[in-house]
Amino acid sequence: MVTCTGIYGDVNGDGVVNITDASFIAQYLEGTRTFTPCQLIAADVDGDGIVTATDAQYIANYSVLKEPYGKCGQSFNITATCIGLYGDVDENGVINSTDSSYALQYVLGNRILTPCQLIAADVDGDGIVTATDAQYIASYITGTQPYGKCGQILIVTPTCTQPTCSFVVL
Ligand SMILES: [Ca+2]
Ligand SMILES: [Ca+2]
Ligand SMILES: [Ca+2]
Repeated sequence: MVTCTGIYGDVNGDGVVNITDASFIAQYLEGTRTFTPCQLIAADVDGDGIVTATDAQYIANYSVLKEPYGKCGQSFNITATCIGLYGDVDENGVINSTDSSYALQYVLGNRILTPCQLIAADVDGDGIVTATDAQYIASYITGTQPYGKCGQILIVTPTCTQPTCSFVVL
């Protein structure tokens, strides 16, 4: 189980939502910074399940009290079975060729994945991990559709009602 507490928008966890947090998201999107699972939750202030430039814009809006700013400033306390990113199979915060390899190795019977890793690997959302998922992850790295749920925030809770956590841990 993973528990994340904090304030939406406070990506760096210093207790304040300000432009520094927006710059953290910009660095994340550039690929020069990785986020922990709890930082992913704090960063998705518009609540669409993915961290984008819109979230950074909302934080910038909030810091000067301009609408819209989504969930910025609200506190959260989330306990989940798994928190991560779809496509980040090795759970290091980055989606790269290692993740695609992990999925393929699993398909070939050469690697064991944890339940959370299996969920992260099932990026086409059909409930099983196949070579298609490995292909989707490889496509995401080059920005080529289709890549399914790659890059979306993964939250699985025992009593989950959000769309992002419909997957059942087997
Ligand atoms: Ca902050
Ligand atoms: Ca978002
Ligand atoms: Ca799949």
